[in-house]
Amino acid sequence: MTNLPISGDLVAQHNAARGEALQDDYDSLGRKLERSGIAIDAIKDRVKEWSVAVPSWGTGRGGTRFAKFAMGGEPTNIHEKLEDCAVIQQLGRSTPRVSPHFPWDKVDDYAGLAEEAAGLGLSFDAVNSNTFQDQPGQAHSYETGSLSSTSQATRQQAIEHNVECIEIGRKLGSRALTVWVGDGTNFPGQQDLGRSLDRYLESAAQVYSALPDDWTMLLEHKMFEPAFYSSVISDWGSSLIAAQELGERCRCLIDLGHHAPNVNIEQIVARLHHAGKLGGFHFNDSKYGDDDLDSGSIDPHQLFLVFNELVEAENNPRAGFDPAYMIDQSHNVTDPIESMLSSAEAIAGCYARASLVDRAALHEAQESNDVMLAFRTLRKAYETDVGPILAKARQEQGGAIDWLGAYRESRYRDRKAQERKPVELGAGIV
Ligand SMILES: [Mn+2]
Repeated sequence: MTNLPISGDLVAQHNAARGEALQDDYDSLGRKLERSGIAIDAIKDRVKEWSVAVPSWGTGRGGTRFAKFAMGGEPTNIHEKLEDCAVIQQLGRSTPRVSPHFPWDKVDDYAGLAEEAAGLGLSFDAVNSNTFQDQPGQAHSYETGSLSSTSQATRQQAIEHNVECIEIGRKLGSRALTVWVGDGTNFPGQQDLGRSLDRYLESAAQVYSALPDDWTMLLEHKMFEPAFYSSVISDWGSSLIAAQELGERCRCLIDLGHHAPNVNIEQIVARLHHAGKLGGFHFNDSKYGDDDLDSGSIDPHQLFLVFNELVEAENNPRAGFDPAYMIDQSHNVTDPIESMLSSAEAIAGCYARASLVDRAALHEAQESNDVMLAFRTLRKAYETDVGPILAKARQEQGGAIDWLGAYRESRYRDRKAQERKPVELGAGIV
């Protein structure tokens, strides 16, 4: 039995006041789409089936290298984080899974934690290991690397941590391990660029060999930070090399913020799919670098183009195509629940728009080199306001038509500010 954090009556009353207007907008959009031969209900059903995981770490205020501004009512442990994730899922209905991070989310009883999540209407997605910072009491520092460290003992410690994450994930019902290492250098000559990759691959192979048969290992690349001269798994090329060397169940994860500026990310999606190595996504947005801004807040068109490739891939799947979709962003000045609801809506909206593309017309225009018609076919879908489809999908699943209004009306965060102990100031990036 589920025990949801927001009053069901509040959501029902909220929706009742907005139902008629939504139906009007939905019917109007339905008639418009019908003229193009699209059944609006079919798109709505696709949206209802689609989902994206939220990161446990995203429920707290993030920070920058300089500061973190704490907020009243922030979660202080995995139990409170799950409660916040349940609010996001209850109102938005597209985020039923939580991606945990270890050791941040460590508890003594993982079976109990899985049960607790189920009671909130949630389950667990990919587990994330952490060898990019030192933990209290840790025997060997990751200052000069983890899986690629020059120290055998440090590499072994990093391998064991990843294997432990797999063990925890099994108890939580996860089916994937996401590995991101901050390994790299700050000075030319600091480490040998070739040998550091060799060491990484040797260590990662040991993690891969501990993977259960039905699990996937996702490699996340990142161009820079914390290392500012070179990173061991810096780009999709390095990631692809590693995934191909490690084995069939190792795939690449694309974090939208982890590329050089102006890189054509949608083309990377197409390339990785071609290689059968498209494993998953971390959605966020960026302006200057890895800013970890809210998904779709800066460049919603890029997000749409990524989804255009994903819908193409969905129509022409390669073996094992089943990407893990996750949000991964840092909320510095907003309530993380509001940000993640906004992002989940932006992401689902791009999926809906990409589903509206007239694929037959697009392919025909591409084959006949009708450049403008091909472009306009995509643009027509992008310019469609899919808001009524998303709201209807939420309403039919018990979510809120206007999630922001319902959330604020619930005064959830104010209540939590009374109940929860304040988080400490001063921590930067979390
Ligand atoms: Mn990420």
